[in-house]
Amino acid sequence: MATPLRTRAVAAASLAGALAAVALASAPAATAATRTTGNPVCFTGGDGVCTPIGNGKSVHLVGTATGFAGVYFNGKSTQGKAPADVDYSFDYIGQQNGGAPRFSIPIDENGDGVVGDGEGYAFLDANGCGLVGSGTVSTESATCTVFHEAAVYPNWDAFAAAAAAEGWTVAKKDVPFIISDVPSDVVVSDIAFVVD
Ligand SMILES: [Ca+2]
Repeated sequence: MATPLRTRAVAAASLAGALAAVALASAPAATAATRTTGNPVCFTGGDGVCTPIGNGKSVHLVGTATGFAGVYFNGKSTQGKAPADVDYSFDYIGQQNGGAPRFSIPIDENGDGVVGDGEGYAFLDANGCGLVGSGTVSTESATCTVFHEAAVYPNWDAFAAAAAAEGWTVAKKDVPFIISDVPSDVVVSDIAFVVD
């Protein structure tokens, strides 16, 4: 993953983190897993555009050369968990590009709860899943590539195994999010943040 994308992701994460302090959403228990419910919350920078559509559970994300658009949830269900114990997925349709749209998942390597110096986000994006124009970006896919720092993993399970060996977790204090931060135009739906 190119450095500019990571820099933007971190900036967006800081924004999302600040906004996330505003409210918490309750997450009703499911039978086997806890799925974050409620509507995703838009964030943007520059001339990026995020527009809730339908019942608000889907969003239209327009990324540009000078702006980003994304969403996060007002819940902390997956934060602080081992990567093997969580799943993330969304469906999309539209014009993807580069690493957009993608999940940006904060990974804490030293247990201080945040993504600090020398740490990074795990990324899963439409192109990295081999998708063209529509499909599902998911940690449950065997073919969604995960990018983390300089390493590339064939899928989330492989990343989760590495994380378990290293003691890494999803950061407790930073927010996982979906973002488009290069020229792209997609509708994202069926967003799920799940604790197994
Ligand atoms: Ca850390």
